[in-house]
Amino acid sequence: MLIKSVCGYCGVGCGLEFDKEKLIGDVSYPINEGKLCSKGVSELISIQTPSRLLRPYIRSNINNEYKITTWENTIKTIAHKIKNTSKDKIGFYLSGQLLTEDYYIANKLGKGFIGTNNVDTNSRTCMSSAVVAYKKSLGIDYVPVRMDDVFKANLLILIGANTAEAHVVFHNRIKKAQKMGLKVIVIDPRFTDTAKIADLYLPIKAGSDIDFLNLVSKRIIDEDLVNHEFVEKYVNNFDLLKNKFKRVATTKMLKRTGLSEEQFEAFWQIFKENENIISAWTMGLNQSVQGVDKNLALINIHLLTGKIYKEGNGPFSLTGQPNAMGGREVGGLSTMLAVHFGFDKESIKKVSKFWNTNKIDDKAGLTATQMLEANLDILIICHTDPVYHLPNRNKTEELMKKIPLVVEINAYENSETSNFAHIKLPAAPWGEKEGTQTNLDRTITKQEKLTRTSIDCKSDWEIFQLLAQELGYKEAFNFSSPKEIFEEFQEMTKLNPHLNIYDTSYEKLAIEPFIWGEDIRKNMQFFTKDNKANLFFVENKLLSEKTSLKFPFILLTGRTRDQWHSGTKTNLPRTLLKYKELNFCEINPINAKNLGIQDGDEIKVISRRGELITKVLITDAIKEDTIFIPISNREINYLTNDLYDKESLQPDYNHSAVRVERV
Ligand SMILES: Nc1nc2c(c(=O)[nH]1)N[C@H]1C(S)=C(S)[C@@H](COP(=O)(O)OP(=O)(O)OC[C@H]3O[C@@H](n4cnc5c(=O)[nH]c(N)nc54)[C@H](O)[C@@H]3O)O[C@H]1N2
Ligand SMILES: Nc1nc2c(c(=O)[nH]1)N[C@H]1C(S)=C(S)[C@@H](COP(=O)(O)OP(=O)(O)OC[C@H]3O[C@@H](n4cnc5c(=O)[nH]c(N)nc54)[C@H](O)[C@@H]3O)O[C@H]1N2
Ligand code: SF4
Ligand SMILES: [Mo]
Repeated sequence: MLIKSVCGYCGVGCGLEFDKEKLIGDVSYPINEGKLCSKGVSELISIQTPSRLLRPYIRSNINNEYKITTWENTIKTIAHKIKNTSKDKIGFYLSGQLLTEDYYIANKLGKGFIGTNNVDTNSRTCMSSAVVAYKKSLGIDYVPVRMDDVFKANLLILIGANTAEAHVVFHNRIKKAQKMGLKVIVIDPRFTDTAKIADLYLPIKAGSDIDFLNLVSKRIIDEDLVNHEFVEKYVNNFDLLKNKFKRVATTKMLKRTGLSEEQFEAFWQIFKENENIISAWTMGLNQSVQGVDKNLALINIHLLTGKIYKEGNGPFSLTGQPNAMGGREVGGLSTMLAVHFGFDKESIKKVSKFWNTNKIDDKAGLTATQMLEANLDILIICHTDPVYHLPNRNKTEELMKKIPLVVEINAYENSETSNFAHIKLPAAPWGEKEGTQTNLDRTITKQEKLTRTSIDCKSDWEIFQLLAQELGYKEAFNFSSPKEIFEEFQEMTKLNPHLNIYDTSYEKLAIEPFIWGEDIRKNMQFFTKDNKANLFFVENKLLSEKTSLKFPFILLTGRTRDQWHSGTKTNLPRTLLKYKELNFCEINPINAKNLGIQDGDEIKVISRRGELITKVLITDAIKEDTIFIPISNREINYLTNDLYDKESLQPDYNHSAVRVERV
């Protein structure tokens, strides 16, 4: 029998079909129309690898060996610790790769019943800058564009996004739209595979996006391309922005971008000539010490021109993980409570009543990027690998060692975090469980169970429920299936009706995806106090780490097409999955010559915080001021710095100063 499901890797959320032997793309699925990338096709291979975590393990000290134990023992140990710890010393470190039902249960347990808002997620390192910016400008965490809008747009600006490697099937759709007339501009310090399809490529200097975007906004105002009718009706702060722009030093701004006047004019011509414009971005904007400001500078352009809430237009944050959006909906960030509510009295009252609890705290919790520095007594990590992914790894490791109880819930045994955990719990991975997820354009899709769950593994929601029951919350955690959880979550979204997730059903989702929030853009709704969108004047404050004679290069980090982050699911022996060479560092030919190094040579890359050894890949794709190492190199974050955006607390991963030495 044919089973339809969806891919669990990236935010595109492709539909696939399983016929007992292999996976193929679902041609009837609206998102991907049958196309899959190498990761989607190989989902099944990943469940069959020998590196699966199949039993619960425990050890009293991280210097000891793990011993196999029982579920009962581990859950009792964790519950005992929680009961004897002040709630502010407990942290839940979740993931944008969890299913909505898993997320919902963990959030309900942490915020609703244990009473700690220290429930955050790796999405903090991923799209929290976009969340904050959308809320500041639109008044709501809402992605106002759909992937299919590229077929209605005339121009797509990709800034700090490498869709060719990170959103592969969407990238193919972009190429299809190009054949129908779409123009594409790519703005990235690196000549990426995405840049290869661009009509115009702008090699912007890393970290200077605010300067560039401000120059565009200023030009819109100076040449009066402002959509005055739209601004009058829907937008705040226009005069303020206009006045501020009168005083900015444009020559200096352009110089900081590293672009020539000709390059900027070439951009401006294309921008001016095109009616329907989408600007899409990912980590090049979000992972920055001014990630929120970069987002705001971009959204300004769309608000000034009224190019938002119309088909083929808008500021489009491309979420990376399969369910980072679902996490936002249930409230998986420590800075929100649930169903897009914050910690105001009214929201707490509504949520308390719904969950029938009186434990909810009224202050925001620790973010994922703050948890390790907070002297926690217990940290429960689920479906993510913070030791691998947080910046400044030497510091991360030291902090991790100090936490008395680290629990890791993972489906694989070889994460970096497992070296620092006391308890490891085996989760059922993709294919062995079911549930829902929301992709990058608000489309809710359903993953199906395709094969039996390995004997001792459990779905993530079941693990949190076991813990909740052991803590005594049996009545509130009495679910027998993901369907029941989804239905409770749906009921809860009625408290905040713009989240019209109640308009679908679990059964319907098995047949077709559902898109929430389409009325918001149809009705031109903004959710600020006065229901108008906000413009913000932001400036490049040059806060990133500076290069110096000792550390002359900026390190860029990013994805490769066939690998998924730390690679527990994708970095398998060559016989199983094809991939390109992973251990490389892109270096410009001129730098290579100066350093006296050749292709394939071993080099040491050193920052103020740490170092790693890798191999040289000489290429023109990278400019002289930067080098690039893919994040499939698990040691990447020994180099990166832990500067954070002050509002989103997202790391400045892409702008660390490094030097290169021959080994
Ligand atoms: N194959 C694969 N796909 C994935 C993932 C994966 O691990 N593997 N992960 C998923 C996840 S979680 C995410 S978040 C997305 C990420 O998706 P992307 O952000 O598209 O992926 P990155 O490779 O991080 O690309 C970031 C780009 O930003 C550029 N950049 C760096 N600094 C700057 C800057 O200051 N300004 C500008 N304009 N650009 C800059 C980099 O050169 C790089 O090309 O990918 C998702 N898809
Ligand atoms: N330098 C640098 N650092 C970065 C980034 C960067 O661009 N540059 N990007 C950041 C971003 S955007 C992200 S999203 C993060 C990603 O960083 P992580 O989230 O740490 O990376 P993953 O390897 O995807 O980790 C997912 C973990 O979940 C486990 N797992 C798989 N299936 C299941 C399951 O069903 N249940 C459970 N419980 N576990 C499972 C996997 O084995 C793996 O250990 O990295 C961040 N760090
Ligand atoms: S593009 Fe993303 S969702 Fe689609 S098959 Fe590839 S990894 Fe899976
Ligand atoms: Mo991400």
